[in-house]
Amino acid sequence: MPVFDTIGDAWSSFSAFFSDLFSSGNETSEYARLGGVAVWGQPDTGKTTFISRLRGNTPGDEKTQTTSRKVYKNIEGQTSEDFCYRIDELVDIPGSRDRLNDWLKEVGDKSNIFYVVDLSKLNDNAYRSKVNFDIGKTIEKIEADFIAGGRGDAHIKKVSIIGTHLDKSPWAAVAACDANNVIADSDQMRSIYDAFGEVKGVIYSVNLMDNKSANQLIQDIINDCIS
Ligand SMILES: Nc1nc2c(ncn2[C@@H]2O[C@H](COP(=O)(O)OP(=O)(O)OP(=O)(O)O)[C@@H](O)[C@H]2O)c(=O)[nH]1
Ligand SMILES: [Mg+2]
Repeated sequence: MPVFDTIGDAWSSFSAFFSDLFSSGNETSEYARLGGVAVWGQPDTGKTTFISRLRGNTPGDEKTQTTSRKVYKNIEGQTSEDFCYRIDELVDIPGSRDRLNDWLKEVGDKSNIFYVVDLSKLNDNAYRSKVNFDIGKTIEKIEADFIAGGRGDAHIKKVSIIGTHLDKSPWAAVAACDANNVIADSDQMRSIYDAFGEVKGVIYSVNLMDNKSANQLIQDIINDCIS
């Protein structure tokens, strides 16, 4: 059984994650630096919506299918008046199977790996087996890169699962503060752990359409990154 963190103590060992304090005028803000971020998942799971939130935007109601690769650089996001973060590069890629190799390249290139899972589909066996396949390939890539070494990485990369559509999932009524733990403990999620091998994972859950929930997600990610 792999070690599976819930939020709070994750990310701390990411060598690429660091934070620094800087002063601007009379205000002191804390900048969390996330470096390169890789995001992928099956079609329609909320990848672009999550990326939009990371970019500091509020997503609209209209769904736009991602058909080509889009690169965003030097993203500066704000989670509160005195809490900011920076992402060096973030790439949005379509969720279709023919993009798997693009994704695996991102996994190799980026420090922080986010795999998006639609929590409302976790009871669908066909969907879950696609997720297991994707995660299996992702873990293989991380392990192969780690074994190949030569880059001086002190730690093997982790994989963060961003569980979206919390509002439409079986856990919609669970208190927000308990949701990540309850979901991490669920049979549906345990079936996904199997693909993780020795690689560490962390689970977040969110309703990306809700500002409060999305802000909490980003705050949690940033807090974990600097703790
Ligand atoms: N209710 C709810 N809807 C969501 C959530 N996250 C995303 N959506 C909606 O789900 C749909 C798919 O979101 P996208 O961000 O386009 O998904 P994607 O993974 O980028 O899709 P492709 O790029 O086409 O593969 C959109 O209509 C979003 O508004 C969520 O947490 N809750
Ligand atoms: Mg998209």
